[in-house]
Amino acid sequence: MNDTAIARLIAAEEKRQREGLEMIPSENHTSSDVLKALGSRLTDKYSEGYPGIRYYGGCEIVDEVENLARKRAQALFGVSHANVQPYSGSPANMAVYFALADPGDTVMGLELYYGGHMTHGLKVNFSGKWFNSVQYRTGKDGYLDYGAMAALVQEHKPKLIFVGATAYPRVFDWQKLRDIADLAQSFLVADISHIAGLVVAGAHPSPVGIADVITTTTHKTLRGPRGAIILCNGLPSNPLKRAERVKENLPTLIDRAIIPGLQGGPHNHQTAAIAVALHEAAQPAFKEYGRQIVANAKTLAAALSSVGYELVTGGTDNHLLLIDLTNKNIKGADAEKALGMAGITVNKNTVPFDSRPPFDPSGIRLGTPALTTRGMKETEMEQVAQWIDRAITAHGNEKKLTAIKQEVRALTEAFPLPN
Ligand code: DSN
Repeated sequence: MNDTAIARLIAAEEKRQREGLEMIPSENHTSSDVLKALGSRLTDKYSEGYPGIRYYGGCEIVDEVENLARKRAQALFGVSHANVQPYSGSPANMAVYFALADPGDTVMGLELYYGGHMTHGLKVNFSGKWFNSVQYRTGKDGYLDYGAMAALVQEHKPKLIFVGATAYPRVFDWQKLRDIADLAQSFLVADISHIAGLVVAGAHPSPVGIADVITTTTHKTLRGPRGAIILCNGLPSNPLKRAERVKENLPTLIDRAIIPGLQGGPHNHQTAAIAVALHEAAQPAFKEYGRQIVANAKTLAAALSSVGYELVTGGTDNHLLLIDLTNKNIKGADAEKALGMAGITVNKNTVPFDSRPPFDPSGIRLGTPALTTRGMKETEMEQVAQWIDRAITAHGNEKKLTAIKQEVRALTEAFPLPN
């Protein structure tokens, strides 16, 4: 690369990832095939529209790329329609609002500070500003409070309900959520960004056939490039025609929401990389990968609980742990910093009913997808739990944290990044 400044930064980031433990649960390490697709000439091509109906010439090949990505998404998740063009998760969710609701309509989602996402109705987000957003929460025990949700739905009759999370360690009961949505004939939207890889692997129940629309980013447990897909069932899409807002028209409504509703040209290099990731996720080995992510998270949860860490809900069913550090007398931000100095990357996070403010919360959130990609298993998770405990106990002591970082680095040499 001629740009030595950027080349140096790319190499430095690769070294940071290689020599450390990436434990932010929304991150992962992609394969070299995904990286090759991302770095291809496909990035040069404009192709507003959909395969066969583009506003530009020269789209024959990118049409094949997009069709392949769509087919692979449909087959992997078992749906009749996939839109693979969303630039990322937030635009995908924005498209769903655009397709299913009008500004001012009532919508519902899990409050960010209780594990939800900004686009699920946070007041300062478009979803909370342009819509009448009603937010549900978890109960004191950290579990979704399905009874409270049902009462809110009956009271507010939302047009759509987003279900999904960024910091929720338990499974979603999709059928129960469907029944709740049906109380007000609301559209049920499952945002499975965090758990898509687990769903594909059979390590988390699937919302397919239950939720009306499913959105997911492609770069978390699904282990693809940054990007997103929207999945649904219905009549074949006709993006050239307006469609009434009924369930059989979901494919057309979603496609028209992406373009002309929200986006311009799709990122064809990203679409190709998504196709590669979907192919990888369809291999038998991916089922074992999903199972191991959960097994690793459970091992980590048990090991940390045994030395006094308070896990929200008391444990995990999926890829992540949410830890309330109040009893350890350390703020989330300080724990994040100490762990970072020890070569373990996590993020500070609110916990349900946090007594501290969202920008300086009581907890940390950590997960196992990236470590599992590197081949780590239960034995390594026991070791990682010990390092986490030592680093949090040693916070502020640079010498001790540097010593842990050296141990971490030694372990990582046996677990290379994927190639
Ligand atoms: N940034 C994502 C996460 O960390 O969960 C959500 O958008």
